Amino acid sequence: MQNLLNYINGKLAEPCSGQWLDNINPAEGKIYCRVPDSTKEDIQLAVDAAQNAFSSWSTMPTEERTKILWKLADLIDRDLEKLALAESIDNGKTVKLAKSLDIPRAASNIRFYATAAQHFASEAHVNENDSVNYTTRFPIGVVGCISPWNLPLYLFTWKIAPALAAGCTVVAKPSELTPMTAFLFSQLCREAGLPAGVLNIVHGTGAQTGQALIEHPKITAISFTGGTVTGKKIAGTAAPMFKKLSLELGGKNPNLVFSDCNFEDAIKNSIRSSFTNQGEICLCGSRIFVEQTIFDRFVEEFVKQTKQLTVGDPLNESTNVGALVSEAHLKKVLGYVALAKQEGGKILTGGNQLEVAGRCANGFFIEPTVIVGLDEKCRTNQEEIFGPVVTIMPFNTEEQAIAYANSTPYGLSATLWTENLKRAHRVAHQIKSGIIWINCWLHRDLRTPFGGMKQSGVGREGGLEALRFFTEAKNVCVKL
Ligand code: TXE
Repeated sequence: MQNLLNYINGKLAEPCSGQWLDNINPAEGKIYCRVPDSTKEDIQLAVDAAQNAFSSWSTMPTEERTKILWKLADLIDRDLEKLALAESIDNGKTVKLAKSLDIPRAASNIRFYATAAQHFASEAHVNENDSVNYTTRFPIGVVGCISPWNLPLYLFTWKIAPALAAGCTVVAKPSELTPMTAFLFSQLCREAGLPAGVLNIVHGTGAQTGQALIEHPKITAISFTGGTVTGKKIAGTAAPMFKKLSLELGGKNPNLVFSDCNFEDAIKNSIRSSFTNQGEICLCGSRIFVEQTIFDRFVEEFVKQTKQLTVGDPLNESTNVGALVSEAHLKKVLGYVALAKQEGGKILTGGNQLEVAGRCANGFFIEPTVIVGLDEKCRTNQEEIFGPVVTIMPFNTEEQAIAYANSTPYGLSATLWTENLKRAHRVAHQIKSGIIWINCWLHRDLRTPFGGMKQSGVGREGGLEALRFFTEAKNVCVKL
């Protein structure tokens, strides 16, 4: 059985404890490798290495850093097939999605920030005949990046790329459920010639390894993506230590379908936004609100197309929906289906664990599930399920649609389907979410701010926002 290794000070290393965690292939329900069960000691070694590397990395000409990062992105492209297969085996997602979304996006994240750093300029404020102010920015120091299991390499690189490009050195902790591609990535860092200590990857649980990382006094900033409950815990530890925090948390995103939409487009993309990556994307539109006049037609067509999705072996190129990430998560999602029934919901399709024949017989599969008959206030419609489960509800007026959209503690993203230009903007401006998609979904431009309002997070990633996060501003005033 393969033992994955930490990446500390440029070397691959066993955990100090000599202890390992089992890593399960969710499509087979079988242990297939082991992950370092790292402790405070490993974190200390990683922070020491990152501190030692900081002065040379942060003062290296930006162009030099760009070259190294660009090489890393090229190596991801070279290893696309291998990384996509590894991601699929580790997470349960379809290999088709890993090949078309996760791994190409990991390379784009690195390339984007490798070049963005070169366009990151100082601001100047000139007060004629009196003074000149210029605001320069310095890399903040050694930072912690904690990433989740749903888009493993994609979100791992989304954090470390701006940190490294800004001149910070990094201690990163990938999710213990999906450590494989971060491990493979550490090998690529060595090949690309990333100097020792600039990036350190320490594997292990959130409670032990993650907690040691966020508590470490030399970690100046923490970038975290994960659940809202964990985000609250991290803020509780980090805020009193005055660490800078970026939290990208959960969502319960509304998908509003108006009767003046392009119906085929709305259906096709609502199927995508409901079930892509088994619904395990913080941006999935899990609450679908449809204008009453087209409600029955929408539900009928949506259910028909949901039934056509192929669920099963993620390595099969024709599979649309793979396995959930873990048995615990499968139980959580099935628990929400049971809750929906208790709350009076009617399951129109799905709702059950799915038994797949052959090698995936013990995998964690669930049928894509469509529920109607619930109101917007019930728990099923208030709490993040994070699986292939959606509810569909009717609305009568635009005001009602907006009120329903805003009725949860979350505010990450929202999608609108309407051909009415004025309405599209009017509604977009009234929805309390950080990201609004009009007649599209998951249509990403890496320059745009990414993040949520309310309990969906604090701060924004993406574009220059992330470079600002990983740097400290210093204003210099010169009296003329
Ligand atoms: O994530 P956690 P979990 C949501 C989704 C899911 C729920 C719980 O609803 O069902 O969160 O998922 C690390 N100090 N999202 O429990 O715990 C952990 O090791 C430091 C939304 O699996 O948030 C992992 O690396 N780190 C989401 C990372 O945090 C800690 C993506 C995320 O794990 C820690 C994933 C601690 N005390 C789940 N405890 C999104 N926003 O996309 C855990 N971790």
